[in-house]
Amino acid sequence: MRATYSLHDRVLANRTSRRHFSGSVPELDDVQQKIVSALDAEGYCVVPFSELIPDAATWTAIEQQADEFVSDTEAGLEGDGEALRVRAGKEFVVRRHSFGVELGFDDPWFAVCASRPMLDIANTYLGLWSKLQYVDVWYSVPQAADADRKASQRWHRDFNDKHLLKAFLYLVDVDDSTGPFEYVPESAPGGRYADEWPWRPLGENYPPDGELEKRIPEDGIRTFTAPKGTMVFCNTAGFHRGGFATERPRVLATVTYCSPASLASLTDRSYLYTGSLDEVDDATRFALS
Ligand SMILES: O=C(O)CCC(=O)C(=O)O
Repeated sequence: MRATYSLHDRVLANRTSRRHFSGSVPELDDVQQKIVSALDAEGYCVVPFSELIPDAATWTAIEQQADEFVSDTEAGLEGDGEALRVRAGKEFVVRRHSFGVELGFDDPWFAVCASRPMLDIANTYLGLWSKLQYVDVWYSVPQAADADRKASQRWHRDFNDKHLLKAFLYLVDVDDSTGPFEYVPESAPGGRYADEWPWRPLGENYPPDGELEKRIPEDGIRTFTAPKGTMVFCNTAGFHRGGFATERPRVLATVTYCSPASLASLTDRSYLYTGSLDEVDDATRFALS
């Protein structure tokens, strides 16, 4: 699989998608440009959702869905929890969709993720036509403050692509006890900290507990405590962790854009697109198919 990824990255899938991108470079507005510049410099950018997507109705629809998801999740947690979508080893995150869900433009968060404002950011940052690989909403269940951090609550690099962009949209206020997302700026491939446990496809991507702090100075870590409605863009091939909520649940919407090489070798798309591919433009069709 490693060899397949590298081949697709260097020669096959990504070469074609780089060509598509350079043949139709999108014009970015000031907000998009600011996000891409910050991503280029540090691997992350924080922006109020309303700055990027000013349409109030979209935000209201996302909020409404989040409210329903929170009520259903909390009812499930009070009951036997049977109906909740959780993954083995990551029981602390309840997912609204998980893998295999059918989604189309009638879903407000999916519609944002597949919109040109978002795709143009992802494609420009990655320098290729990206694939919309993962879309979901998460509810991170509060843990005992003295519990051990598990899975993505620990520092790691995502193993599945080096051309990776995720966005996290906070749907509640997030403070230190709500499991904020955390990141080491400039740790993605090409950055100042790229050589610390360097990214490799399917690599050993979780440093032993306590070791990262020995190599990264305290002021080299960003903790994203922020109000509801904040969006964090991030290249998660760099070091990150989060979701260790201890007092209040953290609720966020998330999306992943990856390169075609990743989808061809190391990842699966999380959803089935139910709309018509004939009615979308070329870059969007590419992202959804
Ligand atoms: O839940 C978090 O804040 C961390 C998420 C994460 O590790 C990921 O999406 O790759």
